[in-house]
Amino acid sequence: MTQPFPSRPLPALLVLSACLLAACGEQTDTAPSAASAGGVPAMDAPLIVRLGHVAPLTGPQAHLGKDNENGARLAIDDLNAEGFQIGDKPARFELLGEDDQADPRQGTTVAQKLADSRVNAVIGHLNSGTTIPASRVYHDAGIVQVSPSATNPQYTRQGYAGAFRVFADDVQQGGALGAFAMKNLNARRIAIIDDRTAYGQGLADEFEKAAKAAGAEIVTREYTTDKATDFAAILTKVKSTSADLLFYGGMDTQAGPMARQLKTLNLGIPMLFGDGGCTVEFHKLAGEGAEGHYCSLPGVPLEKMAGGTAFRDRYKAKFNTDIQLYAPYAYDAVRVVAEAMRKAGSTDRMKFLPELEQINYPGLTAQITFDEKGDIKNGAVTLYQAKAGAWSPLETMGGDATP
Ligand code: ABU
Repeated sequence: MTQPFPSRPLPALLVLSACLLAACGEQTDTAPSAASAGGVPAMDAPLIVRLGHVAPLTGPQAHLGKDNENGARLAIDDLNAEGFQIGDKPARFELLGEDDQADPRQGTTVAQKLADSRVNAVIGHLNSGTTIPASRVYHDAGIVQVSPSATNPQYTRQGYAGAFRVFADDVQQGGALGAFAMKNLNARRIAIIDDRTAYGQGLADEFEKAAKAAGAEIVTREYTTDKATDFAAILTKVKSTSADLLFYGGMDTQAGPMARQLKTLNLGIPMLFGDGGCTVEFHKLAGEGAEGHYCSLPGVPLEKMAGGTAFRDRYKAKFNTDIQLYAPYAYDAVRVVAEAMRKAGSTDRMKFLPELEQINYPGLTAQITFDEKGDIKNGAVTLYQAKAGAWSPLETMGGDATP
């Protein structure tokens, strides 16, 4: 039976003591080889490291889920090709991909499945709305979880020792968006729509706080869902408020059609939204309505990352598609877990967790170190504008952690 992690904050020593007292076993396995007999692995057999990955692989957000999974898979393929060692053994990494359909209930179901199969760690989930309830399952099972895309601050504020995030959260992102709206867009009368998910509503709340603190008036706050595609009624209402900016809290699956309909209805105001809409797919969904709108994305532009353009080219060559959003962060999430295992010389969660807490790793996306909550220290946020079918970087805020 697995042991739950203690809650943060706990000194690493105490974590180890808890493990020793509970006689925790390693979640390890070794591959059978010709030299092994009677279930006893040979000394040269690779150490099998099983990493769960969870994201929506079906439904409207499947393109984003696949993007995360591709990033994790690229890291795993690299580790296996490099002959990565843990302790004195070569390690062989395996990916167990699960589909949570961006649905909180399905999220906890697949989390329990991964907990039951005793994976060594989990990369995921994609959505804050699935990541937060699933994190309770991983915490109770004593499984380390690194999210490459969930930005709701609550995820790392529950005191779960095994929960980590490799980019800025929505307190930072909402603050940056609020400051940008006032300072750069000179917005004074702002309409807000959100999709009522943990991510969309949470980011809209943080944006509203920051915009109000900077002196903006919120002229209306409207709601939709992460399944909606027709925004005519809600946009007509926004038009009647004479807003000078529309902020949207939600994903590209709604931000795209909303931008298209904004143009059709002739609102003539810019849209601003967060990372969930800041994708390649947004341009396809919005069509000509994409031009001129703004979004933010935790982290620095790919071109500014050490090895970012090489990663983009390798990704395209391997998967025959462009990076949508968070693939580089999924890549780094796998790499920091592997590095913590290498430093610990073990895949035992109780041994590599203290190494992960202390990690100082030159990742693809940033120099990765974590604060006491499990969030990256000094994460950056970059603002972009849609120009000629692509996102063009405008400015980066924060980010001492950039490589
Ligand atoms: N961060 C945007 C997409 C994922 C989420 O937080 O729900």
